[in-house]
Amino acid sequence: MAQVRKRLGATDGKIRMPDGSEHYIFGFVDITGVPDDRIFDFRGKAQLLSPLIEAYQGDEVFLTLTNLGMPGRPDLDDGHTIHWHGFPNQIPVWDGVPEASMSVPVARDLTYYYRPLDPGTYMYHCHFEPVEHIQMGMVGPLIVRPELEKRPQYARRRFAYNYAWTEFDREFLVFLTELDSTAHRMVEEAQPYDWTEYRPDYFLINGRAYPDTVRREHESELPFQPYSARINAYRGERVLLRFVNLGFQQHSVQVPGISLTVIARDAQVLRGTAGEDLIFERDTVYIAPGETLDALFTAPVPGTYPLYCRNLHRITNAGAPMGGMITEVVVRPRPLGCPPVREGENE
Ligand SMILES: [Cu+2]
Repeated sequence: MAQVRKRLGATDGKIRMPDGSEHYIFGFVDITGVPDDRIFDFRGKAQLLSPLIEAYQGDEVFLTLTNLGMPGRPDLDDGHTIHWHGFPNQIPVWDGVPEASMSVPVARDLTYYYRPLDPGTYMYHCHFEPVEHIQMGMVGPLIVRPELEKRPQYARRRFAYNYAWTEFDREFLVFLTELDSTAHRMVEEAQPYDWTEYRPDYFLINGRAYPDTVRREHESELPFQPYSARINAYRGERVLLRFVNLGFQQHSVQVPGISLTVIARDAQVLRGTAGEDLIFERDTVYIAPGETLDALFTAPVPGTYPLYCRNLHRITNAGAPMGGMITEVVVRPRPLGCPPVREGENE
């Protein structure tokens, strides 16, 4: 049985939007392997999204959370937790719901243990004062890979689930959140905020707003928003999109010109109670807060295809178009030497 060991620090930090505005966040930072006398160097360096966690089905996952405190709010001694959203039957002590077990106080560690048995797309978040801590940025992606990939006959091939038809060539995360800049400023300035007044003005994919969404890691000056949202493929490749919504609003995401085959929701392949096939095709998917959704498509004729939220208010940055929840699917011709496009694969 393989083991995955990771250590996350919980702290605060700053992110930047394309209009130059900066926003105070809470979040996690990867401190795996950092010596204990250096972990405090990571205070104030939270990132959005929080670090990607990956494991294989059947692995043992030891996830250590260290509460590094909030240098931007030294008065705040909040605890933090990690809640693996969608993990079936977790026992309370490692479920990260403080009302049911405990949270991690400042300067302390807790190692969470998981043995994931169901492959798929998940998310994790802090569950301490969750309305505030989730909105402030303590959210991250989590992928459990299927056991199928380990079978010798499928060596070096990639699958979303334990079915050969879930094979893909490339995978991308489309992680949706919103940001209410007034709330973030109130938290930074130690003022009370009424969360029923929640009114987000920035709309993010993978922690960034357009046009930062389409900039690659090495092209951007966003050290605390490391995840690009640009989707690249060669024509004819099978592409897996792992949608996650951990904002507080429902979103409808459209990719005109590309038909998405929705194969799974909440890490469950779409099957009826009698095993019937419930997979469907759309160019628009609706995704509610707390949901994940897996969709496959075959990269069509070369070009740039926008992927965006259909609510036009959400493709702005603080009301200024174009911005927010937009990214691009960039399809290129196959390079020389690649097998040709199979017949009937697209168009
Ligand atoms: Cu927290």
